[in-house]
Amino acid sequence: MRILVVNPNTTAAMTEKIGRAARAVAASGTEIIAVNPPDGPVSIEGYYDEAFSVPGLLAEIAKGEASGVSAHIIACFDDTGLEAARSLASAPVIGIGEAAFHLASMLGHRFAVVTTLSRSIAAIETNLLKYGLASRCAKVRACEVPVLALDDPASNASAQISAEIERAKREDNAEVIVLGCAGMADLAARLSEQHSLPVIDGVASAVKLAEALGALGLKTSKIRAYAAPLPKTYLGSQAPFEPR
Ligand code: 5HY
Repeated sequence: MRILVVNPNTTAAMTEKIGRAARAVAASGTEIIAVNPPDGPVSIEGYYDEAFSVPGLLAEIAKGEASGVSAHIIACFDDTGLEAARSLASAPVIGIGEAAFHLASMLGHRFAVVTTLSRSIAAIETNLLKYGLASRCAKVRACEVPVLALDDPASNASAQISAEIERAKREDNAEVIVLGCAGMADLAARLSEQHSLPVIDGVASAVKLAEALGALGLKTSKIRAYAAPLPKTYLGSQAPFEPR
């Protein structure tokens, strides 16, 4: 099976890290195609960045559809553009946030999320409500490390994430931790060992769920919510996105 993994930001090094994390857990028969759009924000930190990442994301999803992938993964923890992508695609579309929340909810009574900046917390809390899992999340926390600083050894990112995990265990009674950024994908195993509790990475979670859906031959329902977009004119620079 072939799974498309789209990093909606435009930082190729982060796409490569995401691709490595996906391939590390993919089954032997699964090909991971990791891409990012050429245009858009270098990182997604809040609603404005999110809005401008969606056109590029959808263009990559359209290419994946044309090439017949078995599933799509949106590798941004805010699950940016998830509903639009599901409307566009026939193959299943999985957001790494939603995937991680569901797996975490099967491993403990309450989980906590540790994301990057405080400005990202609202979108994650909104998604938890949308997915019906807000009651299982004790708290969404931020380690105050910018997305692109996750790869900078001088940023002390791992120590800041660790400190937030300890606060979540102590103050939130969290039994499971969800890492709230695709750029944290390489940290889950070590943090789980260090803090003696499950630490969930959304990229790995999404790959295994995508394989499950693909193996079962299950696809997104195209009646009502995620029905194909109605044919209509899109003017100007958005003409290439025109539903036909
Ligand atoms: C992500 N931003 O996973 C989100 C996380 C965040 O560029 N990739 C990004 O901090 O909102």
